[in-house]
Amino acid sequence: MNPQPAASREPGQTEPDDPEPGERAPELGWPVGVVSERLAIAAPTLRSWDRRHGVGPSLRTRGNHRRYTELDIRRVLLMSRLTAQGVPAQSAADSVLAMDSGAIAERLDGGHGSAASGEGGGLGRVPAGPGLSGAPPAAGAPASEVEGAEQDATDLVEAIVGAARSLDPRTMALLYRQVLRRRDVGRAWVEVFVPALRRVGDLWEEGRLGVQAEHLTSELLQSELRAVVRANRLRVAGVPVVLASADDEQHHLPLLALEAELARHGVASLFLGPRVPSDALVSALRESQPRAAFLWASLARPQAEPFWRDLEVIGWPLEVVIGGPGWPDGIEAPEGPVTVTRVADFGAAVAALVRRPGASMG
Ligand code: B12
Repeated sequence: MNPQPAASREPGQTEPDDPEPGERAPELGWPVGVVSERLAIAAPTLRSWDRRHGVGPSLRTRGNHRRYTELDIRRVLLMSRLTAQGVPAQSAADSVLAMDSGAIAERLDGGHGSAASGEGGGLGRVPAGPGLSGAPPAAGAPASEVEGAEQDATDLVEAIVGAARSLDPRTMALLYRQVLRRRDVGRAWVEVFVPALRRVGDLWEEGRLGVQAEHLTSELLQSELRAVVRANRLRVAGVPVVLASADDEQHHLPLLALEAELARHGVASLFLGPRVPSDALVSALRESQPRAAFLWASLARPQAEPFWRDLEVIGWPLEVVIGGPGWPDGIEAPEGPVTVTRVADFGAAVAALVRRPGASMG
């Protein structure tokens, strides 16, 4: 073990399990913050695995602070891999607790050529296996690393679908958080959440998955995306862009993903959510006077609907950005200063809305 386990912490970075000021730096093992940072597992998750499932540190300081040994860390790493593969947390905990150090090393080693099983593998050498390697590959990264990231996304999609099948909210929330910890919202949405939602939708259509699984998948994703919005609240400024789903359109997850990504860019949103009646949307636009609005439709909409003509009451250059497979081609833009732009993907929507950061027309 590295002789100075806590050395990689940033100066002044503290959290509840750190030694109290004046307490001697531990020689016992690793504090939870360091384990969290190196394994990219949130400290509250580590504490919760300890409290609820008994997968945690074998040691405590005199002040009752957690200290992880190398074996404890390998157990946690294996627990994290198993849950990422869709194994419910309690079952994963039962398995890892039943294994001795040899069995754990064998499982961690399996096919990944890891340092985790090697003698003296310090924390810095704990390998990033499937489900643990989410950091985006650097430009020019070796092919094997890029493949690893792709494999990681595929595994995560499978694991999310597995959690949906078994209606397992804990595993699903853990997976969502894991994805969002290692990717920004845009990449998380495009690489993992959209493929998972499409799979869930296809399975539902084929009658292989109940609608309850679809509800669980989307409800939990909403709450995780909202957490990103909350975390960026202090960053946003300016007159908000309006985000809404079309009249009678219940699907609105893409709006939440957009709100979260826009918040990261400092762009405020007026989030109106699903099924926004057309007349209410026109009123909201007139009241808030945004420079841009984004409208989502998953379900097919009519070629001509009164909404587009209703926009003629708007007297400033509003850009209406539309996205989703429900919008027909060739929508006739209203007379006047309003423009209608169709975007095909998430990135194009973000670019259009960030370009127009919602400055008031006054
Ligand atoms: C979650 C979900 C629900 C949830 C919605 C929860 C919520 N808060 O949004 C619930 C369970 C409530 C639901 C209800 C229904 N659903 Co639903 N649902 C889905 C599911 C699984 C994901 C929806 C989603 O968020 N899609 C976002 C992405 C994944 O959509 P996408 O179309 O694949 O995106 C493409 C592009 O648009 C682009 N893209 C992706 N993201 C973004 C983001 C932006 C900003 C942009 C611009 C582009 C973009 O990339 C993708 C392809 O390249 C889809 C499956 C699916 N494929 O979408 C079904 C799906 C949309 N639902 C479907 C249906 C039929 C329904 C119901 C009518 C079922 C019913 N009989 O009650 C109702 C709708 C009622 C209503 N009035 O709206 C069908 C629609 C088929 C159709 N075209 O008509 C789908 C496609 C399932 C299927 N395979 O059949 N649903």
